Amino acid sequence: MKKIDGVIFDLDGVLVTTDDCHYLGWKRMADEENIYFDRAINERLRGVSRMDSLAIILEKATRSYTEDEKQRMAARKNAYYVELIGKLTANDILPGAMDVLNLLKKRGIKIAIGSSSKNTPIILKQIGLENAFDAVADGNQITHSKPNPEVFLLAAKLLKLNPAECLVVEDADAGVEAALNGGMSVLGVGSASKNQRATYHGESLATVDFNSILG
Ligand code: B16
Ligand code: MG
Repeated sequence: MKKIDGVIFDLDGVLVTTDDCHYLGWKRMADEENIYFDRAINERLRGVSRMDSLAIILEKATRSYTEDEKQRMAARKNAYYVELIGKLTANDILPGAMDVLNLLKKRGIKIAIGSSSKNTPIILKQIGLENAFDAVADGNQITHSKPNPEVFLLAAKLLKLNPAECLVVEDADAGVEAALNGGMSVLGVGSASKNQRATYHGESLATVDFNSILG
């Protein structure tokens, strides 16, 4: 087992319950456009960038859209989403997350965020964790979204660690692949808890024994 000196957390679906806000934002936009969209399709959007998510939603569209229309649809969804995340508080931090962050700090292990979301700064502020991490890498700083490892490699670099020294915590299959593509070990939780490609598995942060993973 390799020594882990840093843990990189995905944000949506790992630390905070924003995944439903994404669903509701896309659903409102899709309904307005008469495009079929349901929770099964929404599962495919986990960890995927905003424009790549729209491309998946448009697979069900009955007409094609111009680039300009696509930009405006994505902006509309984001406005609906930002309205919803404006209501987030520390109560929306997922069970077990604070205990894990405190345990890691106590053990001297560095912690970072590795999220595809351009709304990461707003979300961290809403839930009161804007100063909790040693590094934040998010959708504003990258050009390639998960499964490309760019966001996790940036987080490792900001932590001044080698990828092999980092563990990623992810709820998305795209994020599990991104971590592996970056040469990192990965703990799959939530929707990725049964992903056989993940190095470690857990239903949620509340049930994972981090001490046994860290050794
Ligand atoms: P935004 P994560 C991802 O965040 C979400 O899982 C994904 O559903 C979303 O499309 C993506 O962020 C981009 O979000 O529109 O806010 O930039 O899971 O990587 O923390
Ligand atoms: Mg996620």
